[in-house]
Amino acid sequence: MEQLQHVAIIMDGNGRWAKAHGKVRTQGHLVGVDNVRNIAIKANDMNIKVLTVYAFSTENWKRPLEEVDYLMKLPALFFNKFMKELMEKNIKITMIGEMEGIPQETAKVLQRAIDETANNTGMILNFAMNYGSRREITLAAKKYALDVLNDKAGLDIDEKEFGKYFMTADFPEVDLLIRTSGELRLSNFLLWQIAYTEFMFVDEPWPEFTPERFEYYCNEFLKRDRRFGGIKQ
Ligand code: V0D
Repeated sequence: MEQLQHVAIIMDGNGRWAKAHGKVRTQGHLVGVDNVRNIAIKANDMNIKVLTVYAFSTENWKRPLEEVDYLMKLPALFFNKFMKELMEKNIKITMIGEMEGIPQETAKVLQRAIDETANNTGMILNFAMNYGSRREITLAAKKYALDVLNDKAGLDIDEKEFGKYFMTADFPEVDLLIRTSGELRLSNFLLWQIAYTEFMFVDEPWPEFTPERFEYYCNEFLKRDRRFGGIKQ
């Protein structure tokens, strides 16, 4: 593996970081937003093709209402602050997850960012929003079933074909998955996509995960020997 095509990140530890610094959780989220920009700019500079970040899961709706309300304002804040720079850097914004269920004001902001950057040809900054992997797999199965019913697909489907029913269909394979803040869980993220992905579980909470650390972990990944079940020449 010579170049990283696709890196995915579970951005954990904002609340814990805030508490450790005598701040409230939302202040941790606020610092976390700036860090999405910092890591995205670094990934773009490193010529990574796709950066997928887990912003909001289908499980996150269970958080206190005030926190959910606050989180739903962060996309607007992110784009107000950084859209100009994203455009200058030719970065394209995409989304996986379901728009349905996202508050209308937030959904509008997301759709606008997707539309405004649709013709950009640089790095793809892909936000997982209202995303859950089991939900994605279930939706893929439903879409396939419908295609079979409508004679648009046969029953002799293979993995490559079934992969086209996923929200990540247009993206290269996930090379590297990073989770910050020391937890060793996948939390319903990209379960289908991580069959050959290398994992890095790092101790830094998201607000302290610097572009330098990001580059360091990516370089560590590039040193690893990836065999894909075969024998490397
Ligand atoms: C808080 C750490 C950027 C994770 C990062 C809706 C928790 C900061 C966005 C964002 C969040 C999402 C979509 C988009 C543009 C920006 C974001 C949420 C939380 C939850 F199109 N940061 N960020 N969204 N945090």
